[in-house]
Amino acid sequence: MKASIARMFDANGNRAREAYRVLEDYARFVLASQVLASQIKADRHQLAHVLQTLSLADGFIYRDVIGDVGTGIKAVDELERRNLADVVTASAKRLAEALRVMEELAKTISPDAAGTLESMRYRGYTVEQILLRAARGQQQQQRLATLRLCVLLTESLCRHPWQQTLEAILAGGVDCVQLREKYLTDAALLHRARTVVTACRTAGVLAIVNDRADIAVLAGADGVHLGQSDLPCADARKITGADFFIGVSTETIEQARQAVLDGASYIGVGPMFPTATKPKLHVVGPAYAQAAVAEIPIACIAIGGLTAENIGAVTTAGVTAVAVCSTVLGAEDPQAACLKIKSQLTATLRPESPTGSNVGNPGNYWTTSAG
Ligand code: TZP
Ligand code: MG
Repeated sequence: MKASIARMFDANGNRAREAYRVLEDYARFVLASQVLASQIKADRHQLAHVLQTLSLADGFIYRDVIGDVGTGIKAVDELERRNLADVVTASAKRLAEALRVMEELAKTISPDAAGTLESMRYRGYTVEQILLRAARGQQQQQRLATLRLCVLLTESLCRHPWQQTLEAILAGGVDCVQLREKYLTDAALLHRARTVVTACRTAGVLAIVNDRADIAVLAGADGVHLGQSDLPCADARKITGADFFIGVSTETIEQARQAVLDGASYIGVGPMFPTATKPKLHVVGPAYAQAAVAEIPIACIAIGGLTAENIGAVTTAGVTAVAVCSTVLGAEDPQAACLKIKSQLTATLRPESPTGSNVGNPGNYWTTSAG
């Protein structure tokens, strides 16, 4: 083999190995995903094996760093990474490029080795996709882990005008407002959603729209909340994009598992207690919240019949966030009602909160969903 080809294999072998290492460490230390880390490690070893079959395991004997004319050439953005997701993207791209160069070179020596390098390159694309999906999921979970009180805003349940109620709940320290209006025209709902989003933005509070992914996106909301008979979560994602929060209502652990597999950001668990707001629902109680928090690796928000008085039952179950409607909207003083619930929450949260037992650790759940 010509020394120039051997030098190219050496340089690209190093590039690919380094990129594999970055991706592997990300899977291992940031995502704590054993499945992903093992897959990347296996590919790294396969690369060493391919180079060995090409008699290139000792490529460094052809190395000539001092004589290399490329070491001083730097692209403008080479030293800039905004976050770890950028690091993953850059490493995955470097991996694909290095594998492609070796694949082309190998075609002149061993078609078999070229075929193996090609399949490694394709696997790299999938690994990148899974890692980025998991990274986004983890960022979302970190944000959701700080969430305590979500108020569902429905005009017909407000004792005071809805605008005044919105101001009051924002002043009362609500962490998330979910606009839930079933009977507005699309135009009126979009207009209302825009008003709510603007107010929430100013207050640094999450704004979610119930039922309607299209309106949520158009209004610039942070997310959409879906029931079991609304748009399926995976389809809603095609409308919202990857960074949107998507919540899914669940009454059973099977629905909760499915929501994770479908790419939900959080699940609603309930109803915890009988509620006049949705009287027909079968009450699942804090026992279901406990089962969900223990198993489900995304945020679980308890809902249904919750008040400052009974909230201890769900925090004892491990829940760190609740969604309420009538107890706040129907209150004489919605601001005071929010403050009371928040202080009850803080007082009764389990010691390992704020992250809950599972939230933020994707384990291998997201690997399954993405793979
Ligand atoms: N989903 C399950 S229970 C419920 C929804 C929308 C109603 C929650 O309202 P309230 O008044 O806090 O019980
Ligand atoms: Mg719905």
